[in-house]
Amino acid sequence: MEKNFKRTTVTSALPYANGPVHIGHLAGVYVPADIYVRYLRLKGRDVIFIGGSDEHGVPVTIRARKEGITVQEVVDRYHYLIKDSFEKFGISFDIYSRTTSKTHHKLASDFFRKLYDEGKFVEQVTEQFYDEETNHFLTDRNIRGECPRCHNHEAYGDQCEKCGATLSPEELINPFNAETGHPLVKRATKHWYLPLDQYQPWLEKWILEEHREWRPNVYGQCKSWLDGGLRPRAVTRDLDWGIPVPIEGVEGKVLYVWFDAPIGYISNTKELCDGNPEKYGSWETWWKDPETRLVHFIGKDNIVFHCIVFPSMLKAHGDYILPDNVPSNEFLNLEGNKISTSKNYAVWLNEYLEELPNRQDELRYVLTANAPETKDNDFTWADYQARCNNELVAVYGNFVNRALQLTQKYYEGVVPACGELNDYDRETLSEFKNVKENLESLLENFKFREAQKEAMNLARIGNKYIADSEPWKVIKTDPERVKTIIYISLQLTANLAIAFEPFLPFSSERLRKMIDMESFSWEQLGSTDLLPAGKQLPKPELLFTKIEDDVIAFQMKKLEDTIKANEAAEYKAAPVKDIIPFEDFEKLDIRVGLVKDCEKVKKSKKLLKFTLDDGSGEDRTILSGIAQWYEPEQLIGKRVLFIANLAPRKMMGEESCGMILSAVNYNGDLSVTTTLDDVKGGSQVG
Ligand code: B3M
Ligand code: ZN
Repeated sequence: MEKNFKRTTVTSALPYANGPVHIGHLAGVYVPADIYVRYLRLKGRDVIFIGGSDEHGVPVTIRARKEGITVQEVVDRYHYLIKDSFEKFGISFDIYSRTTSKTHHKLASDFFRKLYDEGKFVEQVTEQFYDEETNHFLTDRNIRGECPRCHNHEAYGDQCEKCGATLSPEELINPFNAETGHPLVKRATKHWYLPLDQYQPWLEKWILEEHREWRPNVYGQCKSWLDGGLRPRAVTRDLDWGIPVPIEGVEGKVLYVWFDAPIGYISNTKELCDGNPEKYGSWETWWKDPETRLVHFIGKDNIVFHCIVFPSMLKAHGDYILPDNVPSNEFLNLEGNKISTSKNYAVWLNEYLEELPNRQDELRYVLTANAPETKDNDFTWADYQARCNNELVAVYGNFVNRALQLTQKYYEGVVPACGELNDYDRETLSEFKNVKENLESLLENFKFREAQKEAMNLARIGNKYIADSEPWKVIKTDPERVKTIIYISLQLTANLAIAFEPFLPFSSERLRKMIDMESFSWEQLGSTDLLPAGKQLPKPELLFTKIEDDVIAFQMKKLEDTIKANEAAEYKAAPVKDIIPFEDFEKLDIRVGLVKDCEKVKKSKKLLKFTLDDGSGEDRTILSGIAQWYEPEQLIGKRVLFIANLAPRKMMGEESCGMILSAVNYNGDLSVTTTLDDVKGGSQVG
């Protein structure tokens, strides 16, 4: 159902303040939301963009205990770090606040209390795991124990990471406190539940019938939740960090983080409007007027909370509007692996900003070009480099640079007057006039990836136009004609500054400075008189510069090092083999051999052929399956350990007399065991 809305409230998921933000956050939520909001603002629409940190929940408390600092210190540290990263990437929030704010505590508390007073919750007493040593109830993730299926002793209360089984804490054998190792007992505790089952019929109609236009991934996930049947969900927790449950006599309980966090969107709107009522008006207009359109930008793991739980809360409350759309992205992987905060496997925004200064638009561009809109996608540094160099530099930057440099060269930076148009000029102009309409329809439908392609297409049109028109040749034969070519190229340049503004705000601003374009609006897109003849343009600079190979190599090495460090941390030595008597050991004759020669064995990928000085005066040949890990030259001159009395074996037509000792690394690599330099070939080891 198409409705005419007067204004738009745009929210973006509130990231947990338990770590910095990474490219997955940016690609999944904040860049698309920012593109959308910038576009609406350029169109002159009424819009607010709400963000903030999610500072409650269990993860921040775990982090605090691990680091031996207070929870407040944890959330302070990450809130400001996250806020700063977003600002530096041009994510243009009207407000970025936090769920520990006073405004939020009061609003969330009042929200709960209204539902409680109106009997919208169901009270229920259940048995939960309790640690008598620390006097705490434990959340699923904080409970560990033996997996009932694979008997891994360190399975979590919600999942066994060894065999992948989904578990509930009740299923664990001998559950214990994950942090302290203390055994747990069961204890009764009372909680309040939102009876989602009662909202099921309404949700089915509202989503499945009235919001068929939602993205297929979002609609599909909602449908499968609804098909599975909704159950009541607890909205309180036994925890001491969060918003206290506002019921007399209740202590040591807080609102569940997923109950208070989405209310944070409302609280942050209130804080924004109360702080600047002249600009923003009343906060209630943004949340209660049916002519306001509410849009939530989120990642796919948040769909159920934004499409089912929060709308049911809003419906139960009764005063608020419901989301009109919930554009959710899928996940972004990194070099083929899952991004992971706990494994430190990510491109962190704060580190990117330091290592690749002033390259925010480059990352925004690549993340949108490769956005996980309909399926999980992969970020690779090779793709990043290719897109920056082949698209931003070679197409967009190159075109703009040619147009501006030629204006300097031929006209001392003054926009020339347009002469008569020929057919090719007209064709080019009509091609680029369609761009506005295409862009609008794509942006309105949250197709940011396609939309950015369309903007880039405008640059391609310009590049082709200037290459085909060859002003540098024509200047010698028909200087009047060149004025028209440059005039049209400059108008295209000005159009690019507008078209790219929502996507690449930093370079758009730089470009606008280069063409001295102060005010501009979306409606001007497609105009052919943005830069009037006679206008003096300042000296241009390069809009984009190449990403060199060493930059990419550095980033790749960083990721590889992280993978190696994780593998090393996870490595467990193999169990020791059965005990043997000393006499058995004595049977082995281990010696030192000096590698006189080493070469690849023909037709074998695995084998290296060693010629050893074993002290006997005659050369000894040993074949060893380590070709994958060594270049033969690396080993010549080295001293290695070998077993001298192993029965000879024939391999690939060669006789091997003994075995070179090597050690298996944690990731399966083999390293030859070498010895001190001052040992003679043939020396016995033992
Ligand atoms: N903090 C979960 C997340 O960062 C959660 C989002 C809250 S949005 C109201 O994925
Ligand atoms: Zn298991």
